[in-house]
Amino acid sequence: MARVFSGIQPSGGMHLGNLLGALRNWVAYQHDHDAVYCVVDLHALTTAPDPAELRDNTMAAAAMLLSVGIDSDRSTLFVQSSVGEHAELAWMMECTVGFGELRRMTQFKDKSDRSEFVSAGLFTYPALQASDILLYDTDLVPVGDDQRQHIELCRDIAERFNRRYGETFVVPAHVIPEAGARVMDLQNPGDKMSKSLESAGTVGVLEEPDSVTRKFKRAVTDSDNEVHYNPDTKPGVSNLLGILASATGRTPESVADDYAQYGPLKADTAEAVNELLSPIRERYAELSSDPGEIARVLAAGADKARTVAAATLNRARDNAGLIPRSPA
Ligand code: AQP
Repeated sequence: MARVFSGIQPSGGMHLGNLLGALRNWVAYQHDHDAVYCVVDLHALTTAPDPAELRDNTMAAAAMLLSVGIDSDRSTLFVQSSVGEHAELAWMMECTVGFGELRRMTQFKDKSDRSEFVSAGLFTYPALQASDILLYDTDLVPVGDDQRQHIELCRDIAERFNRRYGETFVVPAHVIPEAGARVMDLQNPGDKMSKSLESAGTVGVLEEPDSVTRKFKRAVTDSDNEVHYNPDTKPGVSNLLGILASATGRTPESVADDYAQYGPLKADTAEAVNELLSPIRERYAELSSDPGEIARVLAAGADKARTVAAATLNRARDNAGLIPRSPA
């Protein structure tokens, strides 16, 4: 069975972009793939979060993954920092990736422009991400469009390491959904919806239905009052079409044919989103009352993940010329 790996940062409340761009596909893959999913708390450290908040967000992210439908009997679910191999292989990845390659990452440019303090970790983030992926001999990485550049760099790193030291890593491919790959902020449709922007245009997965409806009603569109799909010239309307298409399993172009005015498009998009979110909210409320069960799932997942990660790390260490570790 082909292996799928993906991760999500515990950097705050999950939003519609995370759900449509990534998590829904994660759920789908677990039925016919060997699926490994991870809450990447080491990545969240790049922006120095408050420790208590990071702990809470990590557990909340795990609860959210279970609520959207990740089944711990089918998938391996764990927290990145519980498997020490991620940090160790990340160093080898940093020694394999070029400074110039990291400098070209657009996400680093965006995030560093918005930050007062820019950590070295924010810059080398794609090396840690490559470690996450390569440790599991991953074939496919389901992600939103914003991660395309990072996964392409991960492939380059794997190929370079393999050329330098002999076959060590599986070279993975990304899978990006056709609709929902880039959910934009409802107030600033030129920016992607993001946890850290704290915008009134972000729709949280746990948000109350009335609030979701209000946000769609107030979504920024344009003044030509024509419904058609063109993200470049009509970013606001195209975002609504993309969201409705993704929520209903259609294409944005075919959804556009059903509408002549913005009002009904906004109302139907809000309704479809609320339908998608309401069972997730209910499951989340149930699960959050049992933190012991979430901790148990994560511990079992980490044990399973560690077995695979340790074997890959040993192969990488050996091929790169590091001497075997003395037995503990
Ligand atoms: N707006 C989006 N549209 C589609 N997919 C998205 N993803 C994130 N935003 C959108 C996908 O969600 C997965 C998890 O992302 P992440 O939280 O690990 O990191 P991120 O891409 O940096 O997400 P955010 O919300 O923007 O978080 P912050 O603000 O903390 O940086 C990924 O597969 C991503 O593609």
